[in-house]
Amino acid sequence: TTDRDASSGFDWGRYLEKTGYLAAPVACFRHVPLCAQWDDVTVGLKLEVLNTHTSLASKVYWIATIVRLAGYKALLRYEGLKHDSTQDFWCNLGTADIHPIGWCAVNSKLLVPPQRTHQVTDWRAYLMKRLVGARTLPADFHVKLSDSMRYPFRQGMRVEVVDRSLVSRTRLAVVDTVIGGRLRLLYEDAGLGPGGEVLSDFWCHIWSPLLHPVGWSSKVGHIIKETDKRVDMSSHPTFRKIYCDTVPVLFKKPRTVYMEGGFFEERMKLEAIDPLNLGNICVATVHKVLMDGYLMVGIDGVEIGDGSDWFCYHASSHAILPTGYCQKNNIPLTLPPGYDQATFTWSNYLEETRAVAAPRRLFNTDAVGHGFAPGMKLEAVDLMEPRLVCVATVRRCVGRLLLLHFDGWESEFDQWVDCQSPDIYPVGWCEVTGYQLQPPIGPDPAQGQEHLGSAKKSKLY
Ligand code: MLZ
Repeated sequence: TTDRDASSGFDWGRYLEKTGYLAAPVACFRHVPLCAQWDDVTVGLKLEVLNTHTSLASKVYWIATIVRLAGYKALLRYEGLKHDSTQDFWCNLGTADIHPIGWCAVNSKLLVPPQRTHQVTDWRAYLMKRLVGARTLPADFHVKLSDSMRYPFRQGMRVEVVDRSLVSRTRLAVVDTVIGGRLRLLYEDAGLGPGGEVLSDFWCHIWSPLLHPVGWSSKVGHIIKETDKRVDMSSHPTFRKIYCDTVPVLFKKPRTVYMEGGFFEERMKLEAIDPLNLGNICVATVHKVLMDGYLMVGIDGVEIGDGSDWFCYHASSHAILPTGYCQKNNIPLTLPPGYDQATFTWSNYLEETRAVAAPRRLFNTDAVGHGFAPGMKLEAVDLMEPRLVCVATVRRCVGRLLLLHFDGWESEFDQWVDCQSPDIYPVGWCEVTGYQLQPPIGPDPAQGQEHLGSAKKSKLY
């Protein structure tokens, strides 16, 4: 248990031991390295691993068995230790010096048993017996790993992305950093501080629904902030790069929707995840139907009135739900101010507002077999502060929605996300990609206490 996350000092292994070992399997996350390989990675698998329990000066290896799996993390036991679990150790299968059985022989590396293994007189015979019929890592494990960590985005590419200071519009931004498929984007007219630092940035995954190619806003009819030409960013290294506009082929396309023959219409009511309070599902209205299946949605009763708090959701988004969805699934529906949980009914509300509910068939609520279950640990983006990837737990699974809890934080920070969200990652992902992980804060989670005294979020940042 010495395998600490280098950047934060947080130790997933020890944390999992305290919290019950449950973690979402890598195969649940379609956007992460090795996802497709993970069906072959199971408890019982044997591999060759760098032997760190030896006094030899040169690198030697030994055979170990996976005794537990939690995301990318595997609890390993050296061959020869039989049922002795006291020397089990966690390693990250995405970063550790591990190889399929036979790799040492092919590459002229030495297999040397760790000092404290039981006395075995004939290792060769012992191993022959133990390895017959054993499964090992696929031969192309490392090739697949590095292949899946190449991304088509580069520094200096221009995109359109939601304006974090006014969520109803997009804004032009330039890619500054690409890490693990996540982008740090600098708004083109963000301005520079006294130390040359960019005053406004945004983080999102390359598959984020908030990210678009240049030209998207005018194509679908979305409002885009005009870049303030007076702001000079040219002294920033990222802006000195040759610009290139991103093209649609680099982006994940939302699923096709048919807008003919009955589609969402202005004034239709629905339930929607509040984009600024992702733990709340609210009474909402379609305010505008854009092209290509995009909608501008507002939360009823809290709107400023000028459309500046509308939010763009695609018709296939997990974040919009038919009326009655919350009640049916025992989720508290957030009502407009002045309404009472005890007396609110959709039929009265529709009558009162002289509106109709958006037809149920228009929503993408199909349950998908996703493999997540309550209690599973994972690494998840705090979408209110999307630079942060945090230690989190699945609290509920409803259809394709997951309610995520950030360990150590109050439930006000909980967020509903889609099971295929590109902003959730397996345990150990930060370590694999070199991203900084935010450990749980506050008292020891094993004692079931939550951090108190942090303010409820009401806006992005
Ligand atoms: N500055 C914020 C950070 C919140 C991050 C929570 N992540 C789960 C605050 O302390 O409110």
